[in-house]
Amino acid sequence: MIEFEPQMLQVYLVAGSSNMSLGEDLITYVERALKAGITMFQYREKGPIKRTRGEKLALAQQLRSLTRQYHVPLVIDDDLELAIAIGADGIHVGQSDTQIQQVVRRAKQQGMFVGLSVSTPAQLANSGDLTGVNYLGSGPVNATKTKLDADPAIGIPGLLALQDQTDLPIVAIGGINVPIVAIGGINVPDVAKIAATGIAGVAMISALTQANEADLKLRVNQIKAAFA
Ligand code: 3NM
Repeated sequence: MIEFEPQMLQVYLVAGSSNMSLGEDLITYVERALKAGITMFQYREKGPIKRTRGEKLALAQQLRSLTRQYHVPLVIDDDLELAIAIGADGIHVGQSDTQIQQVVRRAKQQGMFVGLSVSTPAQLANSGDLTGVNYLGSGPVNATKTKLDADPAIGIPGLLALQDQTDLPIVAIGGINVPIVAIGGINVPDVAKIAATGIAGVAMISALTQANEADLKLRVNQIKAAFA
């Protein structure tokens, strides 16, 4: 299992079956993204294409071997049982998913790291005890067409407001340091400004899934350069 480090958040690809737009299947695409140099991958099976439990398990198992081959951490979105079943490196949960401390307790028993979505300082304050949470996913930075129930866009000021609760570049909660990854409607030209805030990385669906091979490599390299 890969231990969490904040640098892993730099080029954080989020994807599932519904996000494949170039005629590829998920596994073929994810291998292309791993080759292009993404630093973390989250399997997020949400959207119009519905997979059965068995299909999800089979896909997640394939993603497990693939990400292991490339030494890139695999995170499962919102499904702790699936994450445990396939031996994922991390679990990501949203505000509505479950009690965060229950997730933390079970994840830590398995040696997994934990990410939590937090959009506003009020949500951060109301999230309860965040001990054991390894990173926060914050957004949407810009309007997004990918997540239909996304909160209103928070922009760079919203990211700064979250950071303002503590010191840059890390949010300190209850005595632990938690880096933030920005998400939602982010394209490569936005990344320099986001990196300048001290945010640890960018999580993207469209900007990375709607890129052919050459573009994908270029985008990944541009993002890495912005955080270098
Ligand atoms: N979570 P794209 S926005 C999965 O704000 C997700 O928490 C969000 O996709 C949040 O890069 C989002 O295509 C969708 O906008 C990100």
